[in-house]
Amino acid sequence: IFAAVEMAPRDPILGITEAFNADSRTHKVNLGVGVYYDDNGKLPLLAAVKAAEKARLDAMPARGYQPIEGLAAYNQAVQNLVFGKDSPLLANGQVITIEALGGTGALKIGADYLKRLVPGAKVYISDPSWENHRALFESAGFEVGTYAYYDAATRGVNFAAMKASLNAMAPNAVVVLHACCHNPTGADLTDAQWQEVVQIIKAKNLIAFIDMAYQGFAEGIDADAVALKLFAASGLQYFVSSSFSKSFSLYGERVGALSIVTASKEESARVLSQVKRVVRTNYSNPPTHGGAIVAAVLSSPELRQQWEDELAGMRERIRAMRIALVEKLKAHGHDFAFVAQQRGMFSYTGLTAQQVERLKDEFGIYAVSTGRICLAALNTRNIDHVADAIAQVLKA
Ligand code: PLP
Ligand code: TYF
Repeated sequence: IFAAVEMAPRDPILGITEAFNADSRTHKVNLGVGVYYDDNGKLPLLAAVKAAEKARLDAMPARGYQPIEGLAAYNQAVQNLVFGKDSPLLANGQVITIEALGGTGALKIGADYLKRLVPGAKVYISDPSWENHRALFESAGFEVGTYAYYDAATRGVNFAAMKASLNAMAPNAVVVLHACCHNPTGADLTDAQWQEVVQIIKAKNLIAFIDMAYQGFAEGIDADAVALKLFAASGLQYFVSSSFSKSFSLYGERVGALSIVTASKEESARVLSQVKRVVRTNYSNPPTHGGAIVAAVLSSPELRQQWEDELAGMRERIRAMRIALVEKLKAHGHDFAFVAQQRGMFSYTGLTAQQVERLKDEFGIYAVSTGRICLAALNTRNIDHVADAIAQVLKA
C-alpha cells in the first residue's frame, strides 16, 4: 500500500532547524525558527512556570480525562487575558473558549468548525503569512487566497492595497488576521488602521479569524489586544486563536485556546456543542499539564505579576536586539532603521534568498529564504557576528 507514496516536502521553517542541528560549526546561529532564546542562547523556563509546576507536582494530582473543552479555570483565565476581565462580552456569555493543542490546534479546530458552518466560503490570509495558515485551512477543505499586506518598498503595511483586497471579498469570506507581531514580516497595523479593518469586515459581512500567537511581545498584554478591543466593540461574531507557546515558553506542552464570540449566551451554548463535536472527533479532550500551569499562573496574583515581569523582560530584550542590530549595521553603512519599527520576534530584512544562502554557507547563520530573521535568537554574544555577516553578504 505504500509503494507509490511520494516524499512530502519538509516544513520550510522547521526544516531549517534540522539543517542547523546537523551543522558542526561552533559559531552557528539559528535565526530561522520563531523561538525566544535568552541572552545565553538558552530556551528559558520561566520562574512563574517553574513555581506553578512545583506546586502541581507536590500536589500529585490524578490524571483523569479532562472535559472535551478543557479545564474550566484555564478557559476562563484565557478569556480574561484576551478579552479583558471586565469585557461586556464575557458578562453577557457571548464568548466560548476551549483549550486547544497550541495555537495550531486552535486554528485547526476553528477551521474544521468553519468548514461545517460556511462550507462554500473562501479563506484569505495575509500576503505573506505564517506558512501553516494556508496548509491548515486547505486541509480543512477551504480554498485559500491572500489579501495584500506587506509593502517591500517601505517594509511596512500597504494599507490602501489591504483595504482594496478586503473590499473585494464576497460575503462570509474568512479573513485570517494577525493580532500583533505579524509573522513573518514584523509589520503591524496601527490602532486607527485596525478600526478601519473592523469597519470593512462589518460592512462587507466578512468573518474575522484573529490569530494571537504573540500577546505581550509587542507593547504589553493590553496594548497588544487592541484589535480584540475594537472587534469587541463592533457587535460582530468572530474567531480568536491564542497560543502560549512563546509567552510562557511552553512550546512543547501545546497550550493554546480557541475562542468564538457569538451574539448571545443562548447562541454560545449551541456553538459550543458543535465545537465540542469537532474536538471529540480529533483528539477527544486536551492534555492536562500545560493548561493547568497557565491557569495557575494567571489566577495567582503573585505568579501573574512574576510572569508579566518575565514577559516584559523577553519583550525588552528583543527590542534591545533590534536597536543594536540597527546600530551595528549603520556602522557598516547600511540603513536598517525599519528593524526597530517592526514588532515582535520577526523581521523581513529584505535579504534575498541568495544572500540568505551565503549567510548559511559562509557564516553558519540560518535564516528563512524569504529574508525573515528571528530577532529573539540574537544575543550580546552573537550579534556582532550576525551584523558583520549581513554586511558582508550585502557587498556586491
Ligand atoms: N500562529 C502564528 C502566527 C504563529 O507564528 C505560530 C507559531 O508557532 C502559531 C500560530 C502556532 O502556535 P503554536 O506553536 O502554539 O501551535
Ligand atoms: O514561524 C515560526 O517560526 C514559528 C514556529 O510549522 C513554527 O511560528 C514554524 C513552523 C511550524 C510550526 C511552528
